[in-house]
Amino acid sequence: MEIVGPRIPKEAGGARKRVVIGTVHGDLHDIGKNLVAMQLTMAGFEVRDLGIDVPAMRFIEEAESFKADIIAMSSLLMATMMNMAEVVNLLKELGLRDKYKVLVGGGPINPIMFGRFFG
Ligand code: B12
Repeated sequence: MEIVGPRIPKEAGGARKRVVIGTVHGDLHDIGKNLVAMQLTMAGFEVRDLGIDVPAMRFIEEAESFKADIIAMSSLLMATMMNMAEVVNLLKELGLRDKYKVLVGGGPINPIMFGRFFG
């Protein structure tokens, strides 16, 4: 990250939107998540990186305390991908689903999986 970071061009402006980002519970992969967090920062977003193995409720608590606009989640394992859907379901249960844009990414995410879990 120290090598790549300074080489990513900073885009002017940015919407000053706030993002919480993390790798979901059970998943320790963070290289892709770190790159996404860095690029969001370079593009002018305010980013709170929650790290790895983040429980579903913590995404929401941090989003609330950070006054985030976007919750971004990363998962590299088929086995942990469902934990992204748990966050979305919790948001619905708490009546907060419309408050946040939710971004998901990582190796197992494709249109079929997306439709099955988030559609
Ligand atoms: C590096 C790596 C590891 C490292 C992780 C180090 C780290 N600090 O991240 C270590 C060695 C720890 C590891 C462990 C394991 N791994 Co691993 N790992 C990989 C590997 C080789 C590369 C992943 C990577 O970093 N890619 C580079 C980054 C830049 O790409 P990326 O993560 O895909 O991210 C990009 C996009 O996906 C996207 N993106 C990612 N997140 C997000 C989020 C948002 C919001 C958005 C918009 C976009 C986005 O943008 C990123 C930039 O382009 C992959 C194989 C592969 N080729 O993907 C296996 C792989 C992911 N691992 C795998 C497995 C099975 C494991 C283990 C279970 C192995 C074991 N038996 O112990 C453990 C799991 C531990 C755990 N609980 O998480 C499997 C997963 C299979 C599956 N589909 O479920 C893979 C696919 C290997 C394989 N072919 O079997 N692993």
